[in-house]
Amino acid sequence: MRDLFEAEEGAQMSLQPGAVLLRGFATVAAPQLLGDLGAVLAVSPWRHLVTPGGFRMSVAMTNCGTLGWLSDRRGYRYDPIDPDTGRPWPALPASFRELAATAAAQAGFQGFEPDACLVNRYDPGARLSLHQDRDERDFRQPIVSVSLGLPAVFLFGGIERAEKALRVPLVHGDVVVWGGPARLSHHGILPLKDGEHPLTGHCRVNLTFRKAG
Ligand code: MD3
Ligand code: FE
Repeated sequence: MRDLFEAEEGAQMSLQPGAVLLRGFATVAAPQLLGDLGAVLAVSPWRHLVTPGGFRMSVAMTNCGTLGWLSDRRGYRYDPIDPDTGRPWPALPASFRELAATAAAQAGFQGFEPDACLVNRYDPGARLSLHQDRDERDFRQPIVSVSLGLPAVFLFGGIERAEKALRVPLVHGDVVVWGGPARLSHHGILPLKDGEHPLTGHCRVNLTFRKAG
């Protein structure tokens, strides 16, 4: 049987009940997505957030949509205002909305209308330690994530933090839809290996779409 590590472009694979990997789903849209990201960054530039414990995150972040995810000494939350500009986050570009909705529908979630897109940039060495996403209001809503640029190793564990995590390579154009039983699974990204990608250079960009409010 062909496994996750050799899934070809266009393949649809279940990682775990509720988690669907759409290999290469965003490959064609990628140049448009990255172009539209440039306009988002002109309004709300990259920044390194601080955890409630006071550590600077190695991943650089920004947001678009009516709500943006934030971390600071006060905790984690969604906020309609970018604290760095004092202005609302830039709107979700049409290309972002359409990609998120078509991917969700492909995975069985019709009518997904995200209000938040967290954009993560991983430079070589940047990582995201094992965590759960639980700052959203309704866990029945799926999360759609889009990988662009350099490849990364995604860690996918269980509801309990101690469960052994599966390692899944994610490459440029991959889209994963997380819903149902997988929605509260622990997950993370191993330190990014250096490399060069024609569309992003020395980094990986991840778009994470949510209905947060
Ligand atoms: C599994 N981002 O922003 S996306 C995050 O690649 C985050 O930047 C990673 O984890 C990244 O919170 C992983 C994949 C992802 C996103 C949300 C999930 C996987 C998930 C929520 C539940 C289970
Ligand atoms: Fe997460």
